[in-house]
Amino acid sequence: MFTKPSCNTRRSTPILLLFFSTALLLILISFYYFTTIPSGIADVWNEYRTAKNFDPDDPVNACFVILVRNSELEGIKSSIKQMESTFNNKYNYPYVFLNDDDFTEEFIEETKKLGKAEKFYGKLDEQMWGYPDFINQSVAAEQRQKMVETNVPYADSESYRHMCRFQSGFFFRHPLLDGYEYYWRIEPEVDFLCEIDYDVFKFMRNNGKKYAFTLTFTEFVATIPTLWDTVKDFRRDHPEIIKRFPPKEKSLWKFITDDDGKTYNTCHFWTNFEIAALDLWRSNEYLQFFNYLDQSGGFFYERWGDAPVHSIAAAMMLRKEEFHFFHDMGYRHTSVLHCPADESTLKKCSCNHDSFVWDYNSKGSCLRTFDRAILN
Ligand SMILES: Nc1nc2c(ncn2[C@@H]2O[C@H](COP(=O)(O)OP(=O)(O)OP(=O)(O)O)[C@@H](O)[C@H]2O)c(=O)[nH]1
Ligand SMILES: [Mg+2]
Repeated sequence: MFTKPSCNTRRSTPILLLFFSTALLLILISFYYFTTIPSGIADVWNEYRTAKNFDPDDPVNACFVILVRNSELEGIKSSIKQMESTFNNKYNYPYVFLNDDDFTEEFIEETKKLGKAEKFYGKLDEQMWGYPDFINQSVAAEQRQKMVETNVPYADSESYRHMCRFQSGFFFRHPLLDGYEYYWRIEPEVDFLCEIDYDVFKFMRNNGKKYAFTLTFTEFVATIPTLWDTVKDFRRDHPEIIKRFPPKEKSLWKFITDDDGKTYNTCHFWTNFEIAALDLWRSNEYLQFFNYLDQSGGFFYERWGDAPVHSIAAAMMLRKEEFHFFHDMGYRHTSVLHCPADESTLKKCSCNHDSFVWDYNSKGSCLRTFDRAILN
């Protein structure tokens, strides 16, 4: 009997060919991807995610942290109203208010009215806001008077020094912050100028980011004459800690020094706006670093700011990929402004490019230093 040749076989040959060539192509692409993608963002994120075992949609334990005086009630109301209308009315992250004094009933009542988010109020103890035993207060007073001649802001202020020491070494240890993983620091009388339509804390967590900023600056040298020498001493005296930091080329080392550590270039992130992971500061490494700086007395005998202290520590301790510049967040503190450069982002902002310095980052050189440090 005549058997009809299987037309299926003939038709399936090109299909099979197509199938095998597509499979081969996919294998080649995966091989290329996994062998050539730089270890970095992907690895860090995967390691982080596996270690933390979270789903990208899981809620984040995060809060706003506000150190503030009762007398700054109007200023902080203004900042919070803007934070609510541009971001937090969609997410309701709680606010933690801290003060070296008791908050007044008026302060609590007035701030509680702002938005639906929960509010918590705490007082600092003497360990967090006071002179440690090892500080000679007469020497500190003399040093403050000497600094007045240099004309730097807050040269003779005692409370400013307590504030900088608190922000450097203690805020993250306040019991009201226990249980939070991320924070966003805000201050009175600042402006949040752009609509933020994504969850900033999920962005941080899901992308393995640990430290984020909007503005960079150089520091008044007169406030930190011996800071860098103290950092160098710490590095010399604690090789066992330095060993646990990423290698210099994977860290942001070049953001803080232009000559491989001989000097500090004074670049820092402006910490009045700061979004970061609390475990960075709670780590043993940071606590030992902070204690070492603290023991040297520079917070009181000089006027070390929390901005250079945080920035130097983060630049040494974190990998480049763990930093983030929130270029899309319009922000003003005093006369210093960051307004997004990108035209489509700018549509969601109430700032513009008309003013003389619409982005202070373009005036100061530290954002360029940041970019260079990230790339090299
Ligand atoms: N409770 C309390 N808060 C303070 C004190 N000094 C400063 N702060 C807060 O600490 C933060 C930083 O203080 P600022 O005086 O704004 O310091 P700064 O941002 O370096 O300086 P400015 O350019 O004047 O804003 C703000 O949120 C202040 O409200 C203080 O003595 N007590
Ligand atoms: Mg301020």
